[in-house]
Amino acid sequence: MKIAFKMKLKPGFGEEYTRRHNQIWPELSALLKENSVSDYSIFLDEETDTLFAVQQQNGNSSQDLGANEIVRKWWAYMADIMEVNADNSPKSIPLEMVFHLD
Ligand code: RM4
Repeated sequence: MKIAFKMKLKPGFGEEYTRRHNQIWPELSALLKENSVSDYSIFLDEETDTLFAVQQQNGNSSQDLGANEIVRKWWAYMADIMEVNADNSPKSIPLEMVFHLD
């Protein structure tokens, strides 16, 4: 199932966010795929520093995987440039699909 959610970047960190994701940890990529997360893209609206994530998932979204140590380490790594919760998970707001064309 395709889902989307938004997250918030701290102002001015677009390049750094991209740099870190271009070097995403192989073990994180593997974990996402093992949990049926695929076709996963994140877009940045530089005007509002809003990150829009879209992904295929089958039960668990990428944001439901906080029980995994690798995800917790990644969230802690990213926490300095994102708006996060007390546990370092990114503040994520689900978005409603209002149109889809196969
Ligand atoms: C994002 C955020 C998400 C993670 C992706 C890979 O910045 O941390 O939770 O799934 O990176």
